[in-house]
Amino acid sequence: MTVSGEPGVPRELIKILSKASSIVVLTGSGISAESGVPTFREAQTGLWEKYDPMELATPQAFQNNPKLVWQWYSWRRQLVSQATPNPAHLALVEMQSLFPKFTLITQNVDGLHQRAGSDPVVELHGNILRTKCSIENTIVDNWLGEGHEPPLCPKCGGLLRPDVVWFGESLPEAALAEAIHSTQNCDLFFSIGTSAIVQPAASLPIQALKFGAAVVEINIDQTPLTTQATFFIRGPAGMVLPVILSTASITKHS
Ligand code: BV8
Repeated sequence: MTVSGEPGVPRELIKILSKASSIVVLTGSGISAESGVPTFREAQTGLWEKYDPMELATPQAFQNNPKLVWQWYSWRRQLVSQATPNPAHLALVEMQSLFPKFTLITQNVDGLHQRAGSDPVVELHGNILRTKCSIENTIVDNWLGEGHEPPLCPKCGGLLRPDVVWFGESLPEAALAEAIHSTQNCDLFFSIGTSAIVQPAASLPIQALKFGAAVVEINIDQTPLTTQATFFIRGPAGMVLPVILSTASITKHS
């Protein structure tokens, strides 16, 4: 593992970038931190401080107290709608144009990659800006009242809920299949701003290594992935990615 302290690009990585044709990027909530969206684990502030996100983001929590869970997501939707994509999100949009094959996989539910211009985005854990019927599992765009309780499905009367994957729920099949396929067929895999704990997303970089790719981890802290990563670049994604991008575009066009 090559560790670089400042957000410089290790020489070895520049060589791989110049030859790479298929890139996969996996992002976590750290990439949205510089947009002012608190990371998943630090998301709890103010009146939400006393709640553990791991407890709230579960079907049991919604079953036991739908009102509380609905209010938590309304608060997070508010936070997200006030945020704007940061240089890290924008660098990934640029990077997509530099490589023949580029897959962006995110664990985030904030939709900031799409707002930055990334398309397509593989959303492993859904999207907080989409709402679905908890009975029919169908997306619902409008409903009566957006108060402090989960609204009712206009079709079946069931409770509406955020279209996200809660702990204990399976990931969307197509998204997971696409993530696994691209991971097993890439030259270079970036793990950016994720604590590399939540499964099955956390196993993707390990899969990438198994299938012969080099893995670059970008994080302000070490994670359980760090010792296995080919490269660990310590620094905020909003600083490191533009540096990598400028290096990549130079090597691609030289
Ligand atoms: C499932 C949506 C089948 C909701 C989320 C083994 C295999 C499969 C499952 C499991 C398994 N072991 C355990 C499980 C169960 C569970 C799990 O993984 N538990 C963990 C705690 C061990 N997994 C599941 O339940 C998954 N379902 O596999 O179904 C199944 C079912 C039951 C039992 C077995 C199998 C579903 C997981 C999805 C949960 N939903 N989100 C919502 O958001 O409300 S996960 C949620 O937490 C986020 O989406 C995100 O994915 C995760 C938090 O992770 P991060 O994004 O990494 O954020 P975090 O705050 O942790 O870290 C931020 C990082 O950024 C830090 O490292 C920090 O240093 C860094 N950072 C900060 N600032 C910056 C930065 N880096 C760079 N620049 C910066 N500026």
